[in-house]
Amino acid sequence: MSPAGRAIQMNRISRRRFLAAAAMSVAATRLRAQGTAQVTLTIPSAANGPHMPEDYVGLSYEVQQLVNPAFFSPKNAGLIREFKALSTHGVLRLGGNTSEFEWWKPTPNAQEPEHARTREVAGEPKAQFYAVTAEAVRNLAGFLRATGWTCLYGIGMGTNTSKRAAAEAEYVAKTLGDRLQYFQIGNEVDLFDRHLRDPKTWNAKAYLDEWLSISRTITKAVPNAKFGMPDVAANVEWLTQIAELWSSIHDPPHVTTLTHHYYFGGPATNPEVSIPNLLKPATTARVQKTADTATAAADKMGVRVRMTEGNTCYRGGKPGVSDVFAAALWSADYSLLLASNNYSGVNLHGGTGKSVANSVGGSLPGDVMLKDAGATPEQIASRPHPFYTPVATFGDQYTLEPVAYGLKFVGALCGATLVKADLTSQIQATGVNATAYAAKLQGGEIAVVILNKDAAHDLELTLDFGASRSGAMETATLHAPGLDSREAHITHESKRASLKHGQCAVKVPHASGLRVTVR
Ligand code: BDP
Repeated sequence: MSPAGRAIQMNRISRRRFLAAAAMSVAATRLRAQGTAQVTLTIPSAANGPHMPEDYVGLSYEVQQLVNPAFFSPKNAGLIREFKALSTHGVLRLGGNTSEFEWWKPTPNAQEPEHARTREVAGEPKAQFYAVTAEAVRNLAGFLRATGWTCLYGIGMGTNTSKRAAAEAEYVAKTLGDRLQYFQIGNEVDLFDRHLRDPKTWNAKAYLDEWLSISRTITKAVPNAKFGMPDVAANVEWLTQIAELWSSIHDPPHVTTLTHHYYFGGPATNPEVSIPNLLKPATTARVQKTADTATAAADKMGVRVRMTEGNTCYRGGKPGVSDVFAAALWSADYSLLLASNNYSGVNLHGGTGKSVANSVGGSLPGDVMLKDAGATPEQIASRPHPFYTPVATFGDQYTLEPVAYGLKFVGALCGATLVKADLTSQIQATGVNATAYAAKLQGGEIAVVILNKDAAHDLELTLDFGASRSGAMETATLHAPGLDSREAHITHESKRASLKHGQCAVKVPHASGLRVTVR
């Protein structure tokens, strides 16, 4: 049989198997759907947990996005509108793999420098160098002012020099002013051994030495410069090692934040990257483990942790997982879990298809996947590129994607102090895959967020705020027709109810979120 014929037969077999499996899972879903779990959650009124900063919500973009100075520009009204719709006090982080190939071009006539040589590795960005211009930085400043957002500005380390880094930092600090929170030098430095440094000698200590040399040069040019670091891809042990070495550094540059990235899994072709796996409790447990390590290091240094770049699926996301409603429930839950671990914020990665494709070697595995599955060019174009982007670009239009709705939904808690209570365990004792968080808002209201990630079971909850609370309550829901829908909605309940004896009964259908706010 020709390879093509074999492929067709294989397809038929797997299609038959797939249909049988689908029929079984529908039957199972119906059975399970009859189950509605009931539980009473006692919400403590004392807010003694971590403070969720006003600027908790963030996005992450490739530095290469700056190649088009009209993108982050005060004139880009469509993008400004979506940023503001997501958050009025967000944080834009610039970094990504492409940040290692930028060079600072202070004037239109500045000459491109000689670049350090790097190894070409499949899946890593090609050494395509590009300039970041003063015009792009000026426009970025205007964009930040127009949105009310601030910036974590990424400067390359992989192929940069201290001198150029300092010149760029000086211009950026002067131009962004109070819109600049801090600099980051280098992106995913724990992976530099793949293509940017000698694997035999590269480790956390070697990184720290190099980082100190660049950050000290920057601090000479910008005396009040602040930094986030080390921005590792996944190896949070580097945070532990840095925290241990920190006290031995004489007069270190001003680090305000320890940073790391997080992608649930990847790439798109990996069958483990699926909606059930993304939403299952074991995924949350893994996040908790990382958070324990990261926050212990940060406590030692007297700083906080920020997850500066992450999303559902690395190498540009997976169609059907990253760009559907499941991603909204994931981002909401992930963000609140980190907030309850005292993180100072999260930045979900995205941008334009081109910048992210360039960051991962030129193409998105999710596109190959769709093509192989027989998708038409129109069907492919109807998906956001990259697939995980929170703000998608379709022609000259920008839209908020489901993953952004999760962030927006929990962003209502920005500025709040979280209530320390393990509400999640109380719900999960019923067997339903849901999580819950409570917080005291700045105005004194108590907000409870329940995220029912279960594909089948509904939840009927009695929320008990204590007999002394009697205020009016408002609700908002995060919903879509299904976990795999290409949409997400946040609906605010217009009719206002009041608590009775400090209690209220609410329903959280499977695959939805509910936010209850009590005055
Ligand atoms: C991270 C990189 C970023 C990529 C992203 C991805 O920092 O540049 O776009 O992964 O793989 O490793 O999607």
